Amino acid sequence: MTKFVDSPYVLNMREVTRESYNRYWDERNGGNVSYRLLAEEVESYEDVHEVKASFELGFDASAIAGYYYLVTGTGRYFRNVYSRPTLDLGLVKISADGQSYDIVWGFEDGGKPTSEFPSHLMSHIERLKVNPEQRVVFHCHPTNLIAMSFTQPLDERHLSRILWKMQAESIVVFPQGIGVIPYMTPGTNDIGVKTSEKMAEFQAVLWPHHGLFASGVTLDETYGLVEVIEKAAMIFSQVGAQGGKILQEITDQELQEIAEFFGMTPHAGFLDL
Ligand code: 2HA
Ligand code: ZN
Repeated sequence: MTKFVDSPYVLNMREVTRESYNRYWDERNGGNVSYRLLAEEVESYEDVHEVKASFELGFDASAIAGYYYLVTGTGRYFRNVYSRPTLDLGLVKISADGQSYDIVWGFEDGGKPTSEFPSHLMSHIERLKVNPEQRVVFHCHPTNLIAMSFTQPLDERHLSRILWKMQAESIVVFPQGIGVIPYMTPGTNDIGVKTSEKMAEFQAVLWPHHGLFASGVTLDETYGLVEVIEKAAMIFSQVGAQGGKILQEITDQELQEIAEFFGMTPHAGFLDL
């Protein structure tokens, strides 16, 4: 039997946190990831069967009772996850009553899940209602997107339209657009509730002046969503740097045609047709 640290799931987490760090999206302890694993994926490993610590959640997670999440640790640095996965990552199992969780692997120096664990789990619960395959929540601090939260109205339609119009790819990757919550204190249950409410409608939610919460079925897909959103925001920044004057654009009609061609339905009311 093999050790969980050698599993493909841990390798995926090591790679994606390193990648995101290298993009400057996770300075210091910025950013966190949670990745749902199925019991049959986890339980064949020899070193995941003992409860090392248990903690109260402080909210009701009975919708995901018994589920496993591989998660980054609170206060831990993405820069370090690659080289010390058994310290900076942990595998937790939500209790049968959904009120607490057990750490069954990792966090070997006494760590705990990310401070944003409430937002992660509440988002998982909401996205699972939309898509039973939902597995990943990824939070990071993408530079150009955060900058837009200072210069642009915090309006979902407005921001989604800018991001869609910066590159032909955007509307195919996030046809529902991007959700936005008001500025709120990170780490709280309150920001978790607001974020998860948006997750019912959007796969990605902007935290103004802070970062992005993205969700998806696989780590690749979820990280790819962050990449595409931030690439659009980066082009928007560059357009500004080149003087900001738009001489020609992707029209709403053209956006609709791209979406149709790829079988996507844009968020109702976000295009002027
Ligand atoms: O984990 O990014 O939002 C540190 C953060 C908090
Ligand atoms: Zn953050």
